[in-house]
Amino acid sequence: MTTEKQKIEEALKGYLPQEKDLRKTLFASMEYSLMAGGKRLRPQLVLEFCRLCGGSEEQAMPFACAVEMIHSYSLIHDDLPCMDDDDLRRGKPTNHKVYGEAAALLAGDALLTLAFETMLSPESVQAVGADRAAAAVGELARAAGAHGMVGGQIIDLESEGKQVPLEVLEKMDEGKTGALILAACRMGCILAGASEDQKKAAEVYARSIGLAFQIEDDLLDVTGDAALLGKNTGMDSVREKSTYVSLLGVEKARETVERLTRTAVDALAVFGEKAQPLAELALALQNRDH
Ligand code: GRG
Repeated sequence: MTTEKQKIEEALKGYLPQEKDLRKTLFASMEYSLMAGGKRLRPQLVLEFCRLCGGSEEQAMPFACAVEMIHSYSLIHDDLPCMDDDDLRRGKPTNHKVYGEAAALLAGDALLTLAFETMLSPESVQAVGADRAAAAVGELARAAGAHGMVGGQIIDLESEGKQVPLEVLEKMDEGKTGALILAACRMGCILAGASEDQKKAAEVYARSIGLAFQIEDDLLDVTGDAALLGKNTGMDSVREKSTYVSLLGVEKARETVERLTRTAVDALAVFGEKAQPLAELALALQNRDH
């Protein structure tokens, strides 16, 4: 594990409630999913963009962890029987399979709320200043809600069992997958007080890797190895979901991921050599197996 990922893991653990009291099932259920591994892509984006634009890791860490908490909540809820009804996530039984549906629902709710508590603690706000903290919180709130991730999820649920056009798929993925990735990059910029040019470049990078990430996800569902992915494959076709692969075919979908990754890497030119880790991240996502 890279040092950066390790630091994120440690920080996440530190924000979790630890009391062994009457609420221990809830706390254990939150920890089960938040600490279940995962690529930690979104927090890395917050940290990298903040650093690139002149801020520090310490300033960005609570905000980076907040994005991961929201991501983790969304996966818990997405796996519930009323949504995708999945049994396996990151190679382990899904949250509701271990703790039951009610606790899983509450663990998701509590992680969503903990994200805001974490960003708005006196120390987090003081480290970046109230104006930047408020702007970053607003960015994440919009991205997670009805106009972002939750909005994308309803389009997804209502599109099951139908062939939907590419525009609908794009709108769905812009919300479901793209919104949090875009927010993570923008938050890093906001926290560091980035210039307009830097913000624009971050946005092109974020939108490109966001879409490439989703198309890769669709590809892995068809061509991936369930053991490496830690979840069942072939589920999109079982659920009759339209995906980039079902609409474009494997070949065209792969070409699109490569084109988007090149666009993302090119957008980093404005940052110079220092952006190498972000270029490597985009390339690693293009070649990922999980
Ligand atoms: C239920 C409110 C609500 C939203 C659900 C994020 C989401 C919306 C659903 C999860 C299912 C899914 C396939 C979403 C697309 C985004 C995506 C590929 C998530 C998985 O993210 P990774 O690969 O996960 O970063 P790890 O395990 O690495 O953290």
